[in-house]
Amino acid sequence: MSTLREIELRRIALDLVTPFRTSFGSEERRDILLVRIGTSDGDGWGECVAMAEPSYSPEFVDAAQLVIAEHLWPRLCQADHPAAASVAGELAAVKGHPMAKASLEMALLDAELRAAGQNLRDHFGARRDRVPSGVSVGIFGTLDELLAQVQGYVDDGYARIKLKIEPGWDLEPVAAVRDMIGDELGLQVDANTAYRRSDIAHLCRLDDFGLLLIEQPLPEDDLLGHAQLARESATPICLDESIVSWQTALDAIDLGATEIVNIKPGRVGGYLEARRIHDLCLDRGVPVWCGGMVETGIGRAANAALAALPGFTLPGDISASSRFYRRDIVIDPITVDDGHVSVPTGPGLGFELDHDFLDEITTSAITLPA
Ligand code: SMG
Ligand code: MG
Repeated sequence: MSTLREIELRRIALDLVTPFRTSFGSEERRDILLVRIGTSDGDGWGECVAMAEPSYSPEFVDAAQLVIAEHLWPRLCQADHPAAASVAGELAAVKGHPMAKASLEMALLDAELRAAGQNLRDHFGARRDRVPSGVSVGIFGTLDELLAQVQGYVDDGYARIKLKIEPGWDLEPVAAVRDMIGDELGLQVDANTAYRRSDIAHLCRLDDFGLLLIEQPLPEDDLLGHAQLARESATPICLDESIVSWQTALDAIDLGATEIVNIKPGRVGGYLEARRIHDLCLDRGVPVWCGGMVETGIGRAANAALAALPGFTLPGDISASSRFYRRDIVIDPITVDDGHVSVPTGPGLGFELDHDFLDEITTSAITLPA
């Protein structure tokens, strides 16, 4: 039985290759919290996907670091048998903060799997060696800029394109991109909650473009609004922000608010809850795909392993490392080949850290004992 020794909370700064604009803001540089947990059986790393500002969800990176240091880590240290599988239960008394909790579970999972010489995909019982790769494309000032960016990704071979939309940037860019890429390539849109129920008729006009899905058009708490839209729109509705747990996934499916589910481990409190949601959706015949939070090679490796499960029938936001970063913090960053990324086969979550580069971009690091 392994025991906890210490936790390191390390912040890194990574520039994006190009600003990433969504309906809730624009980002040029990421401020990322990495978590290393030292155990008697060795170390494991996790990545917290909370952004710098609380604009995708209520979490943000400074708060995540504080809640880990002052509330989550002390609770984990009091557990009789701290293990990845029991993290969610041990931390349930702390409300919310799924991304912070997920990073701890992730680090323990990595440590346990490395100690056992196993990788995450095999731990999940997933079989696929590679998974189809989709790319998420931000909002631009002009259609020309958007089209040039999308053409680059088409040339890179991505298996599908996702366009960020918002009121005033929807029908026209979607029409232009569909026209440029033709009818075959998968295309979908993501509004990050930017619309209201009064926009339902407008959103139904997206039916003209043969989209795979519309992702989270309405606010996260508006399940009935999404159910109404799902009835009126021919394009399937897919929830992202609204799905914060197995229970909300079940409720959203039963209400008819989501016909496809975006699974993001950070948003639901960890990879084990993400797996449970996958199992639920597989059982219900609801297709799922793996979302992205602009992760480094740590998170992307784990996402690829998750997406190797059989219910992930749509391409995920698991783009190449180079889509966002000039240099990654792992030795073998994820690349896209023939529209797919390889599922890592190394031990643990499957990545190997580039420690020199990691040290170079570290902005702060604190280590707390168990
Ligand atoms: O990681 O490839 C990625 C980005 C995918 O669009 C993406 N994520 O709502 O799905 C989403 C967004 C959340 C993060 S935007 C900064
Ligand atoms: Mg989304």
